Amino acid sequence: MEVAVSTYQVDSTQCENYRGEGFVKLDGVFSPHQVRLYERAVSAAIEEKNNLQAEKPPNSESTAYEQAFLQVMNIWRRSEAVRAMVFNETLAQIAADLMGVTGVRLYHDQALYKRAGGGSTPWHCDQYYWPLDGDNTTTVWIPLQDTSLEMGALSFSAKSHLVDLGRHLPIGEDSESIISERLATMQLAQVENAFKAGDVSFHSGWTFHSARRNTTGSPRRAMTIIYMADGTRLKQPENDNQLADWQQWCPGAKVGEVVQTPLNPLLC
Ligand SMILES: O=C(O)CCC(=O)C(=O)O
Repeated sequence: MEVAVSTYQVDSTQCENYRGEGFVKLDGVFSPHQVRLYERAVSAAIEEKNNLQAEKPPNSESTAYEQAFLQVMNIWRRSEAVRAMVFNETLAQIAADLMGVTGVRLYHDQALYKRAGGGSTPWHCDQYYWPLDGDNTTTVWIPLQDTSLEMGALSFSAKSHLVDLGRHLPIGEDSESIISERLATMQLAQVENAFKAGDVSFHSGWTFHSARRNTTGSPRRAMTIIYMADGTRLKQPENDNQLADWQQWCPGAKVGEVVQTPLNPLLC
């Protein structure tokens, strides 16, 4: 695959916005051409595992999670082209600059494809799932086409990383109802924007976010990469999902020690 190149650098205002609001949307990090290359690489890798054409649309018996998206993780280990995307130093440097740290490691990647007609992504924060100490974690959300709100562009609750609105809740019907009620009570601003191909967003592990259902006739394809500051330690898991994450994304890491297994390479 042609190597996609970007030299995007964040400025101090964007870093302040990220730290104050818990997320930042960055426009034009990649060219539409680069995004097309990425889309092909990610879709090809997913297609090998899941027959996207034969994917059954979610039905009323599916959970909110199943209705929200098709999720495929750590694709970098199966596809050279996706590995190049996940190891992209520009993205890793942006993650480090936003968090104000000198280096970042990979936690894992994941493709999140919301089918045409797919359900909404319930409100949640990601770090509920991660057995990681500290706050220096961030996810880049990379839509792989122009993405309207109707298609399921990611939406954020501004400043929600600073308050516990339901950090103990896994993604699902309960997280949606409990967190949306608390967000309304606290009157935190909900920020929703369409993304052009090439725009990306970064959100902190504690930022609450969601996406609308995909009411268009096309799938919403997105790739994400989760970064943690180099030096992040494993904490004693606090729920079964964190225990499962430990085994899957950093097997062999020890509680209280820095997470640096072969699955967690230094990216910058
Ligand atoms: O793509 C989505 O709808 C959800 C994304 C998400 O929850 C995440 O990137 O942490």
